[in-house]
Amino acid sequence: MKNIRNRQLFEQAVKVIPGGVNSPVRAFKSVGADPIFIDKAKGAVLTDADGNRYIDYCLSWGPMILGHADKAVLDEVKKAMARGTSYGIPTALETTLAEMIVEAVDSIEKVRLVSSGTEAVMTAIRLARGATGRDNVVKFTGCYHGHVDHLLVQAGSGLTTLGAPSSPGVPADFAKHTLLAPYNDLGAVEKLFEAHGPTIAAVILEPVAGNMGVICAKKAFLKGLRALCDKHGSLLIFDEVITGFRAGYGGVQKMLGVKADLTTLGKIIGGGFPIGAIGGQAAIMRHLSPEGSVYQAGTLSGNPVCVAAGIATLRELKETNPYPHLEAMTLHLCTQIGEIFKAEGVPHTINRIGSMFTVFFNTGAVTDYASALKCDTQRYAAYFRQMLEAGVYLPPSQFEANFLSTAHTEAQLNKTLAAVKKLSL
Ligand code: KE4
Repeated sequence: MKNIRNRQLFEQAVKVIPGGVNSPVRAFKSVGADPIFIDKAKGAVLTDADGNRYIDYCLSWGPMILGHADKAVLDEVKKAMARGTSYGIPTALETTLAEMIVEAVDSIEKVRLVSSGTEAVMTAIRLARGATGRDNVVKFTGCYHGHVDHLLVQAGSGLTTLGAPSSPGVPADFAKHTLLAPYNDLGAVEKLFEAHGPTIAAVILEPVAGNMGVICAKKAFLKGLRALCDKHGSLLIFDEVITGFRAGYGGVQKMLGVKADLTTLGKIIGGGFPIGAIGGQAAIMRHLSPEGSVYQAGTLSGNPVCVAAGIATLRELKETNPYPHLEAMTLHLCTQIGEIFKAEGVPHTINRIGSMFTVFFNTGAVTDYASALKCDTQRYAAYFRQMLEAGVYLPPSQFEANFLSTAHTEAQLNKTLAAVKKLSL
C-alpha cells in the first residue's frame, strides 16, 4: 500500500490541528499506525490520498448505513442546498424528521433536534435534572456518551462509585454528581439507589454498548433498571446514538422490550451530516425551552440540509427494510471470521447485534468493561494493520464497533474473509 501522500498530509495537518485530527480516535494511536487521509468514498469503499481502496467497516462510526454517497441521499441534499443551507428559522423538513422518529420509536412523543450526539446527551441529562429537580446521574463504566464534562468520568480511587474526572479540564466538582456502576451489574445499581435514590435524576446507558466494543445489555438488567427508575421516580435514558435505526427501524428498545423515558439519537438519523436528537414523552419534553424552562439552543439545530439527508436515509430504510439482509450478511461474516480464528487457534470472542459487531481478542465472554479490558490490544493492532494493508478498513480501536451497510457486497465480504485467512496474528 502506497503511503506517500497520506504521510505528507499528516505532516501538514499536525502543524495546524492538534494531533493532526479533529477527533482523537482517528489518529490511529491505539493501533500503532499513522492515519490515512480519505480522498473520496462510494458505497462500501473508501479511497485514500494515495489511491489505496478499502472496504469500510467503520462507516464514519455508524452513520453510513446506506453506504457512502448514496444517490437517494445526495439527490435530497442537493435539492435542499439549492434552496439555501441555513435559516435559523423553522422549516417543514424538521417537522417531517421529528414525525418520522416519533412514528419509529414507541417511547418518543416529541423530539428536539441538535447538531451532535454529545449535544443530545448533554441536553437529555439537563432535561432529566430539570424535570425531576434532582442532581445525580448514574452511568456505567465503559459506556461513552460524547465528551460532555460530567460524563467524562471513571470509577474513582478505590473503585468507589463516585465519579472522578477521566480528563484534565473537568473539575472534580463537575463529576461529583455522576455515580458509576459496572455494565450489566444490576446489584451495583440497586446499591446506588439504596444510598442515593431520592437524588437520582436519571440512569443513562447505551442499551447495546458500542464504545467498549459491542456488548449487549442483558434483558434482565434493562428490565431491572426500568423497575428501579419507576420505583424511585428517576428517568431511564437510552443513549441510542449508535443503535438508533442500526439494528432495526427505530431503537433497540423495541427489540429489547424495555421503554426509555428519554432517548438520544444521532449518526444514522443525519445520513452522514451533523445531527443529534433528544426524544421522549411529551410530559418530560415539555420542560424544554421555550415550552418549559430547561434551556437548550443551537444555531444549526435542525439544519435543513442535515435534516434532508436524515429524512432521505430513514425513508430508504423504512421503504426497503434492509435489516434482515444486513443481519444475514453480518452473521455470515462473523461466523466465518470465527471459523478461521478457531482453526488458527486465535483466542477471540465476537459480539454482534444486527449489523454491528466487534471481534474481541481474548478468551471468555465480554459482558462489561472489565472483561473488555482483558483483550489483547496489541493483537488487535496487528489485526487492524494487516487488514488495512489488505484493503480492509476496520475501526482503529479494539473498543469500537464494526458496521455493515446496504452497499456491502458478497464479493467484498469474500475479499475480507480472504484477508482474514492470510493474517499472521
Ligand atoms: P458525537 O458528539 O460524536 O456526535 O456523539 C457522541 C456519542 C454519544 N453517544 C454514543 C453512544 C456515541 O457512540 C457517541 C460517539 N461515538 C464515537 C464512536 N464510538 C464517535 C467517534 C469519535 O469520537 O470520533
